[in-house]
Amino acid sequence: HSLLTTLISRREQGRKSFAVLLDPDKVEQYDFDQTVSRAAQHQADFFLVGGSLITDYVQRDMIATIRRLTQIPVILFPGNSLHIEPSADSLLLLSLISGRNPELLIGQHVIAAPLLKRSGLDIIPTAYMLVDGGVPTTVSYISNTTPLPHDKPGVAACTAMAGELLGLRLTYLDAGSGARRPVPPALIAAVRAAVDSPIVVGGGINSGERAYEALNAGADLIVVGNGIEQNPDLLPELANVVASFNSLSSVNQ
Ligand code: 1GP
Repeated sequence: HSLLTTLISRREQGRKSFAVLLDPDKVEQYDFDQTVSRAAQHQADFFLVGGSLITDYVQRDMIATIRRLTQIPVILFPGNSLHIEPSADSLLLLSLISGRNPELLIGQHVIAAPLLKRSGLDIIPTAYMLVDGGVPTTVSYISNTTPLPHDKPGVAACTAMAGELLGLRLTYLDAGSGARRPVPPALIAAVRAAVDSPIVVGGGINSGERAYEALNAGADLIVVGNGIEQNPDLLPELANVVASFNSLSSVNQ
């Protein structure tokens, strides 16, 4: 099953999912094996592996460790065309449509295309939208783009619609890793009303309450990175929040 098929069928059933972001550049800073095992214990649906800056060749080893410890699918979340690792399952082919940097709209994709074609990876064309998270994030600096204003849901909705009309299959709203303020529920709801594709939301989701708000506003999949590194209790909280949505969905079937 491709990631997209899985997300679409879960969406049709009203089911929600959560993913744990494993940043290759921080792998030295926490107990990687333990984080992976705990994520599996709390039934994380996916691992996202990637980030804006990767300063060492660790992705392959990270994925090998994940494979040894769990069966959770691994999705690459690349910062640029250097970040392709064929041993993953899927790759989010991000077009940064909130920005006006041609390199991240199409340039890196041209460089990566022949490698991607040969990689055997399940590739998901993704409308990637950065939303102002109240603090300068690495991704806004590295991408050299202005994020979408957090209080302009109408602009976000039109951007997401354009992405879908261009053929992008997944919409990813990201306040940036370590955002002070996550993507606002009103903005998620406006995008939810504007597109049919599954919606991923990440950045600054560091509590069960924020997870609930994002999912309740229409996110299908939430992505959590920093919060899990900083607060070991967050994983069971996320699992509970997602399970509460999913038990409602099975009651309603
Ligand atoms: C992935 O940027 C997120 O989209 C992860 O952000 O590290 O703040 O959870 P956090």
